Amino acid sequence: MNIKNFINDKYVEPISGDWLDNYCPANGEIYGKLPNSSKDDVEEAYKAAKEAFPLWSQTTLDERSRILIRISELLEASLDRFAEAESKDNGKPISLAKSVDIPRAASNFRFFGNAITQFASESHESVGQQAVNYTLRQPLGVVGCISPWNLPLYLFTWKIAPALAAGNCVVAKPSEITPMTAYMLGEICNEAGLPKGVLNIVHGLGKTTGQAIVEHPDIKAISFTGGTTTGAHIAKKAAPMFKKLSLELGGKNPNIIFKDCDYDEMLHTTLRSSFSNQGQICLCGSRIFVEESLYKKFKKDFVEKVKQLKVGHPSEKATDIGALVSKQHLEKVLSYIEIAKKEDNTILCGGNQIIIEGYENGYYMQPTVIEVINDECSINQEEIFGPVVTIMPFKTEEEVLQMANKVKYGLSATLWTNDLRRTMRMTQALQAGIVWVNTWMLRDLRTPFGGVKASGIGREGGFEALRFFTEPKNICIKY
Ligand code: TXE
Repeated sequence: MNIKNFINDKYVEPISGDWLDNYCPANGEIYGKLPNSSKDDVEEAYKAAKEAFPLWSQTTLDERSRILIRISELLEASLDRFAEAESKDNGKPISLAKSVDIPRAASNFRFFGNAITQFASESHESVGQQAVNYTLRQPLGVVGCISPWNLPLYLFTWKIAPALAAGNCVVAKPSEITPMTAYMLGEICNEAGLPKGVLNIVHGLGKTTGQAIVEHPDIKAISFTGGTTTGAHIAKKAAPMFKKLSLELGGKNPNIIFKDCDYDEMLHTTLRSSFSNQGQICLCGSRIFVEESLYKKFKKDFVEKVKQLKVGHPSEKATDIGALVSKQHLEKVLSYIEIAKKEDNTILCGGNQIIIEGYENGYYMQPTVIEVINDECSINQEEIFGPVVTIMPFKTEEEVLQMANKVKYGLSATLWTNDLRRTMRMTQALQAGIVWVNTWMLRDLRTPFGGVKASGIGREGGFEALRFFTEPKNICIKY
């Protein structure tokens, strides 16, 4: 089936007639095509958005909120259809798409539909100067949203919903590797009564379509989630145009385990934080550090549990680990196993591609645990973004803190301990945008989300996102 661009509330083909293949990771087959949109398609999308802006930016908050919440309801009503499409396009287990991806996409619209009605601006009485200052929060105009393949609709809507709520019109591009659910969203937006041109979705490669959005002189802001190298490239292109940027990039997150933790809870959650979504989540805790006195027991129990994880076709209920997103990505992840071996690390389990009967061309891989001897080795420093974690012991709090922080990334960190003083010391010292204590990926959409160092700039979530998608203008009136 052919995916089309969604411009001015219509599904349209790319002007150039240039198409890409869409692969199913579970069996390696091509099951459709998508546009590789050019500058001209992006221009059409921009024009539609520009035309829609005066009306949408003046739509009452009540009305905007109502439409966004309606989109959320329609997504919920189409849960099965969207989850099946997401699982097929991405390779993730259907159970995950049903319980996490699509519900969260619906929540994004509901949350920002509500949040915009609570978003207040400031006023300051300049006492003694007979003046009052107040700050308007005006939408930016046409903004660009570019999202990755790992949580396709979840992250696509995480950007679009606040942008629309704040009164902007949007030109958005999902990943070319997972375009399906973004394509399906257009229909839902029409049904919810989103006026034409307010949201425009263009498909295509990063270096053609994505770049055309970034380089468009009148697209005022770019909200991007993806790889760190791409983020740096976008920042370079956008800087001379003074575009607003929100960049959520890679992670190489530490999972720090102290002996005084709740062991069973930690073990269960660590399994999730290591291998959910085939390890393809920027928040996965891919570097596991365990207090020396607990290390032997943890290593035995963890490896035993990892070996029990079922790698299988994404549509099967029992599947814990589905297919990796693409052949190219599988090859990249497997290349890190070779690096690990060369650097004298020990593969405790996994490490190989899996061929599944009936789906021989699918991109499956064993969940892998690697014991490292040196925290500075490549597999402990570079983002692998697959079902691969490293483990190593530590002796002291100071030592583990130093190792945890000694990477170029700083997205999230997880800490397992029941010692309050240690919790306070460590949470303050960890270089990360998000720290979880005795849990992982517990999300409250009101909280700021984003990273430090090479994990990006800016924060999404809650009012932070609404601030990003608006320009403050201060007005000072002397009376
Ligand atoms: O991401 P890209 P890729 C990490 C992960 C992964 C690596 C590369 O380590 O292995 O990045 O993945 C669009 N101008 N993450 O290559 O290329 C692209 O079309 C404008 C972490 O798939 O960054 C897609 O829509 N746009 C991550 C989006 O950017 C461009 C999630 C992301 O693609 C562009 C995914 C350009 N020049 C990968 N080039 C996370 N933080 O969760 C590409 N794009």
